[in-house]
Amino acid sequence: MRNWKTVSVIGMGYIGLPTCAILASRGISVVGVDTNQHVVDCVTRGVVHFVEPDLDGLIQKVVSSGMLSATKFAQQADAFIVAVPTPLTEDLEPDVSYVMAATEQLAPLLKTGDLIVLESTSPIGTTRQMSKRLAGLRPDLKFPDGTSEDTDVFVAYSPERVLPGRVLTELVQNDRCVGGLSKQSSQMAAELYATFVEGDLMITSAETAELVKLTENAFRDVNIAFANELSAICRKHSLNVWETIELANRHPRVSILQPGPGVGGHCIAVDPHFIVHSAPDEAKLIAAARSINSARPGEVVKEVQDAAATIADPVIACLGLAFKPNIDDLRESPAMEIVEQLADSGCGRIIACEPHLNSTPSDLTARGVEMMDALGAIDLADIVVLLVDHRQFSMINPAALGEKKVIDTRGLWTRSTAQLHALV
Ligand code: SAJ
Repeated sequence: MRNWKTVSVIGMGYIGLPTCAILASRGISVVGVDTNQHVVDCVTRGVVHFVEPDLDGLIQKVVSSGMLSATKFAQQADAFIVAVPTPLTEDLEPDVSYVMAATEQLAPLLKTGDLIVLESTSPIGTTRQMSKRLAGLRPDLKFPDGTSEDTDVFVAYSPERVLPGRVLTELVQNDRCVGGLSKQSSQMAAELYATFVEGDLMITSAETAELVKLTENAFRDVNIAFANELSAICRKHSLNVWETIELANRHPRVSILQPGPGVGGHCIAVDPHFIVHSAPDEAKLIAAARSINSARPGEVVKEVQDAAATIADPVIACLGLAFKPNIDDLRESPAMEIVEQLADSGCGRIIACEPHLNSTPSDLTARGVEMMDALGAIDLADIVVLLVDHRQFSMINPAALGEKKVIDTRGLWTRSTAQLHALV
């Protein structure tokens, strides 16, 4: 079992920073690297620059103990974990420029015996591309290319699958796959993760590990698209989609997810495009699911506009702006897209409510959208649009909705009416 003395994590974001904290809590000296000076300054002060339960306490502990330090520039280490963004370009193509920039930053620091693990969600082949780039930058060292075990440096891919809000727990408990570009690379990477992962460590190839991550999120996107298509079918037949799914899921081997106003976040809405880009002729269902889900915000906007057209000077209350319940993250949020489109269309007075925000997002201020508490917005509204099923909204008494027009995209108030038959 290798004794890891120092690990450097490149990218202190939603995944990189918790990974820094957990590695440092296992007695490994960790250097967190980020190009954003604000992030480096926050971590140096033991402060977390985003919301993640319990992370601030752990960061304070490992920074004050000296086990975690932060810097803008990478330093030598026994192992490097690359956890930088891999966004989509305007043309919906994978952008691995941050991965390649991190690769170039690491190259001059590498020495025999070092391990590099790419964690960023990446297109198939990115890890191999990274190793080739390193070989070009450091001809004095041998990097794995899948043809030989005789290498000086080890390179692997290991994706995370943690749920925001449960990151510290899931980083430790989740099973994890590890895909090396050589058997030794897989072994080395597995030994690194064995310092904190209590789940199973599954060894595979780098390309399989890259596709596993994309597969997990593409599967979820397809399942959500199925639910959204079912909601359209139920609207056509004036049936309750929430009841239909609840009863179908009573089948022991059926597990349909929930319809909604669209799919947000920087993962589920993004990762399927990596697969489609790699196999456009084969990834038909995955591409179709993406189209179904990305069309949902426009469908909700039209439904609201049609309702507003029947009311003089309509007031429209939009409940929820975050990309999913009980968080404050607005990234790729379909709710934000819907509120912005409604405001731009001039279909009425738009009042928004987001219990997890203390201020109005600038994009909404610019459009004259007012922010208000839920009951105040509902009281003034002719139309109530439920966009995010935050816990706070489930406490609203449906009586407050009175005779208002309700467009409930999450089924908070239009749940199943199926009755459990009391077996005599
Ligand atoms: N959504 C629905 N209906 C559902 C479930 C979700 O419309 O039944 C919507 C949500 O409202 C949200 C979007 O999909 O807008 C994404 O929600 P999510 O619950 O999938 O949350 P993420 O994106 O934070 O987490 C996912 C998780 N992936 C899987 O569950 C396969 C997480 O494990 C991943 O680590 C994460 O993506 C990621 O970072 O890849």
